[in-house]
Amino acid sequence: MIDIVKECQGAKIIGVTGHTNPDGDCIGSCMALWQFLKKACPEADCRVMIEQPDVTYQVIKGIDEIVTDYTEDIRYDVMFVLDSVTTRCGEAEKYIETAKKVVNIDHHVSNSGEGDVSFVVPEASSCGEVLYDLLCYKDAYKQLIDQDIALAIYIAIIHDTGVLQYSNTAPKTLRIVADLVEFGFDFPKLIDKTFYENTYVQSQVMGRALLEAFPLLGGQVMVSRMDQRTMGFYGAVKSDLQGIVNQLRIIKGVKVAIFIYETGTQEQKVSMRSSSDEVDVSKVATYFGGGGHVRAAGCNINGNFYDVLNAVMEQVEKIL
Ligand SMILES: [Mn+2]
Repeated sequence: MIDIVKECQGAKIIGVTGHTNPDGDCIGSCMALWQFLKKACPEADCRVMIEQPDVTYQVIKGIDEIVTDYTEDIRYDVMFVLDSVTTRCGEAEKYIETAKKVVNIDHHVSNSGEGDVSFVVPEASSCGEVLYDLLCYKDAYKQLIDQDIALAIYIAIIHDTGVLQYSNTAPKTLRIVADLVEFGFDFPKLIDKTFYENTYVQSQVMGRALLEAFPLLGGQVMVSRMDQRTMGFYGAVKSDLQGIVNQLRIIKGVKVAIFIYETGTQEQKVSMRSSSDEVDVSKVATYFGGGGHVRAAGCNINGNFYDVLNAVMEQVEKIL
């Protein structure tokens, strides 16, 4: 365990950041830690720097105060990097590089612990779960957890566990969630708004991706794709593609689901899901310089769709 507050002793300026294209876990964890640090270190200037989340996350307190201007040259006394390695943080990396101290808090098995101080718990469902433990390090810290902080951690946990459904949901995860819901926020509405609710565009691209899905290796692998032209046709952006790969995974007989979308000319993002702990898609992702977990992983590969699929399938065959 690490003592977050002690790590910030004497700090005048503290930053919190996470990975690019932040998901619910990253957003919730960063916002929760930032809110906590403002209370625990009132003498310090605390800032949170992540890509602006979409409007569904407005329910988290302080979402309007996220710093999105990276032009200022500041040397941070402490930079927290959450749910990520230090090299996946986009524009915030310039502050990580110059910070006097970097604290890395994560749960990705592919993260071996970076920065000056690190706390990586691969067994944890989410960065939110790891963070909650750290906030309970001392009773005095735990008492600083209020409804707003609890809500942000709750969002982090439900997003990385598929609303407490994926196999990474441990009894401990549920005990933490039990603590959190005691703060009395409207969790059914929260789940609907931040997790299940889809826009019309998202529903359309989901339909299109399912229509174009095709099986490989006798149906053990299900593949679908989306190119930039198709995304443009529907007016979809990359965040509209979330959930597609999970939908492919639940098709009967599928062991590995692969969704490939074009991020630029000859550039593809590969998202993978596995249906069991015996099939480790993070091995495939890591092979291509990406990362993730046993049952959910991703990477970026250059080339056209067919080249990328062939390369990926070569590795997928090895893990099946
Ligand atoms: Mn996460």
